[in-house]
Amino acid sequence: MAFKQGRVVKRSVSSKGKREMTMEEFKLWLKEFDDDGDGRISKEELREAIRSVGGGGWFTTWKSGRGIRSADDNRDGFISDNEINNLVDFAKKQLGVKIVPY
Ligand SMILES: [Ca+2]
Ligand SMILES: [Ca+2]
Repeated sequence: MAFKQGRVVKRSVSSKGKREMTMEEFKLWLKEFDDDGDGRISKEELREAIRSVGGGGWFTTWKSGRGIRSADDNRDGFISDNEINNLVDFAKKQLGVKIVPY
């Protein structure tokens, strides 16, 4: 019963307690919710991410909308790779994920 430690962060994510991720890990984590595989996070995909950490209901929809708006620099309605950097604050407040420098 030996488990190998993977390098990619799996969803070893409980719904309570603070989690810490680097920016790289946070991006990888978010990309797991990129259902249509276009490399951008839509409002619906962000909602799934919030749900996975214990969110739910109408409030989640509201939060995901806010998250997109706060991070969406070019106003196309999606979070692209470089815009994920703008989600650091959102991650901390809404996802309970602390982005650490390394
Ligand atoms: Ca997508
Ligand atoms: Ca955008």
